[in-house]
Amino acid sequence: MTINKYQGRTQEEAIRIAKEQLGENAVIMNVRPIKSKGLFHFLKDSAYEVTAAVEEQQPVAKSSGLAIQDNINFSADEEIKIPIQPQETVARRETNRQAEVLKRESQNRLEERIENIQDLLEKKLAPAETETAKSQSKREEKTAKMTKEQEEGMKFLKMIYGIMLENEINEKYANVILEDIEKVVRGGSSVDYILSSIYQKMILKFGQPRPIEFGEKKPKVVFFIGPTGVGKTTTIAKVASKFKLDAGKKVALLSADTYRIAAAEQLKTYANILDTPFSIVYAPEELNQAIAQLADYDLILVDTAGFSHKNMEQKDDIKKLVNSLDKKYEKEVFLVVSATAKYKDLVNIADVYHDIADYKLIFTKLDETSAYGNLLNIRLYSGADLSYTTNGQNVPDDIELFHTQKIVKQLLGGK
Ligand SMILES: Nc1nc2c(ncn2[C@@H]2O[C@H](COP(=O)(O)OP(=O)(O)OP(=O)(O)O)[C@@H](O)[C@H]2O)c(=O)[nH]1
Ligand SMILES: [Mg+2]
Repeated sequence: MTINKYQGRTQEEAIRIAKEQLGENAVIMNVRPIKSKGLFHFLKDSAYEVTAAVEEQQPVAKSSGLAIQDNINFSADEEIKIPIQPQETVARRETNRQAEVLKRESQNRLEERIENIQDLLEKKLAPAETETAKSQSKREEKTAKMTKEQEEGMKFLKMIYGIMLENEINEKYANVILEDIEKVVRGGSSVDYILSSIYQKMILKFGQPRPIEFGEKKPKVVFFIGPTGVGKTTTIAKVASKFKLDAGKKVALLSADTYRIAAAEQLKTYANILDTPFSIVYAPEELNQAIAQLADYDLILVDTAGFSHKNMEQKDDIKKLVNSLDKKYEKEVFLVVSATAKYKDLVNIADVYHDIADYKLIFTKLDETSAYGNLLNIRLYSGADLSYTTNGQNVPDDIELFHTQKIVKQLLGGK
């Protein structure tokens, strides 16, 4: 992994410079305003600093072909989880209570650490050589016995592992994240160093989120596909509003959802409120004609009927629709899934919808769960780029670009 800091007058400029230096795949770890010090601080140009990183080229796992190395294998309840037993003795209950207090204390400290992750990253960047040298010399000591630092590091790693599992990160992906970190621990690095290494690794695994992007050609046609009731239509209304009102784009809406009575009506209502053109596409053959009417629009959002991933007939209909778009139009497909869904179902959904098209992921209903593990699981399982998350029913406010740093902090036990 290469990690570095870059400065610019604006956030955008700092990110641009980082990407120039590290390439398009650079992932932004953190952005912070710089408070210039000294008498002539107002003469200084740079006002933002980004920490950016790239991972050595690794094939991203597509669907089932993920190679998992299980070189760390704690079990979830080791050290961290305290099983509740119905017939506890007083002494045992007391031990458990103490363990619970300890666990809470270390989690509180962890929350504090995560709050200050920027400082940890800074520290990690600055004395990088000394840490490595230190690790090296530690390893060279070759003492069979674990040092106190190593023991503490191991305990900390187990706690983080437990938190990751509590947040429903699948065990194999938790192992993927932690697989190299064990080396850091064995090298006797500090807990702060371990935490910032895990944080960095997770950010890199999530990758840079990719929103709707505009190319040379107009209009851009964006399909929203996904299971029933996940929030496709509501998300379209949010996206339409953001692009029309905030970005000043010319937006039009199409509904290809003719399965459910009133489904098209729902989108039409939003189109009326937003004052955007709206029409219904009853069959794939009508799609290009409908789009031809909207040739001078920037963005056409196409709503589709939600279907169960087990319903192959409906899947074929959507596939036909998505593939019927004339090649002269730029196309993007977003798979909308709920963050509350079960891992096993999401894995099947990721597979079935891959057969329709390559997609980017939108996770909805983040407000309805506190375990975000599936966001990482499905990102790693599908290899698809992340785009937006939604966190409520309010149109247009409850949507944002995938906020990687925030999600990673939560997955690691932050608030
Ligand atoms: N809590 C919460 N509810 C949401 C969110 N997004 C959508 N919803 C709600 O989920 C329900 C279904 O939303 P729709 O937009 O109709 O879902 P859909 O995917 O279009 O459904 P079908 O067209 O039937 O497949 C509605 O009650 C929405 O208000 C979200 O981020 N959080
Ligand atoms: Mg709908």
